[in-house]
Amino acid sequence: MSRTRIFAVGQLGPISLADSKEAAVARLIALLREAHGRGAVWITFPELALTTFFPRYVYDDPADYDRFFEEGLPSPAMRPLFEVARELGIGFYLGFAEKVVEGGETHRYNTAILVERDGRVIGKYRKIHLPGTRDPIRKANFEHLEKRYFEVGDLGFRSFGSSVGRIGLCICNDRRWPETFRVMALQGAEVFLLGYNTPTLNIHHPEPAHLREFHNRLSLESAAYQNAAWVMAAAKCGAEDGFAMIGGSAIVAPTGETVARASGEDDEVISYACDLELGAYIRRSVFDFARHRRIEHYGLIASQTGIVIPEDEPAAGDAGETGKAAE
Ligand code: CDV
Repeated sequence: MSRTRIFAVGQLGPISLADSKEAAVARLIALLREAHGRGAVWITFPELALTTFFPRYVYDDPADYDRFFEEGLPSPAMRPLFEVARELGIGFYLGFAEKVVEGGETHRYNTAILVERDGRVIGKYRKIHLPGTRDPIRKANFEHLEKRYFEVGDLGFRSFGSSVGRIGLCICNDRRWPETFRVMALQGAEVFLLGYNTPTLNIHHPEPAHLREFHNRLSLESAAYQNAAWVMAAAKCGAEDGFAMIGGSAIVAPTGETVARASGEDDEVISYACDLELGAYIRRSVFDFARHRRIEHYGLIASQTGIVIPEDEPAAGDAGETGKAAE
């Protein structure tokens, strides 16, 4: 028996530094209305969807960058989006910069929320894999300073029950780390939602632009396939004040196939009628975790971050010295 519902992804074109949050929210509402017109029950918006991708810029004083952050849920800027979504009965994922005072201390996170079709916030995630640096590296004419502006998220990778299925959420760079999705899948996530801002240029070393697109797609498709889940991925893309970011917003089926893909680098809705039973079937067969996973052999994944060569093995190069290749 199928469990089909229409999911949408709302890709955003560039948001300039000079654009207001009100203008960004008006664009999100237009995307949401279009998704609703297509019969969608949920829409995924990008990471940091209310402002330009400000971590490319260097600011020292919180007074200069606090304007990018939201306080309260919904924050004043988000309120119109919440209202229209509730009126239309459509749920959404929204990425934004969060400022919160907890235990008398101010914290800032790169955050995403899940808002149920009746307007309740049913899930929150604070980005864990923060790419880039704390201090400028001045290798390019832009930076990637997420570690400067955000703390590592403290909420873990979670999946949340919703009226449309069990949803796991993460943000941008998290999609490159398979652990992200497995932890959510182990909590029953049937659909993964994520937003991203991916510069066309790799700040660390020159890389053909097509590889940026390829790695995005590879990450999304492998996450879907290896966890038998649907993936909704929303880009903020195009050139923001001259800084280009990839598009390629996509919906991927639990088979690993991309079934819908944005065609341009501007505001665009894609949607697909997703049968959640397809993933459930795969999780009862090929990827029945309970029957096939071998956790007694996975310990290193959760106990070690970097690479450590086991002491009982010859170091690389030893084989060469003896003239024998290690196989
Ligand atoms: N916003 C991001 O997390 N962007 C990273 C870039 C810097 C590689 C990404 O993984 O797409």
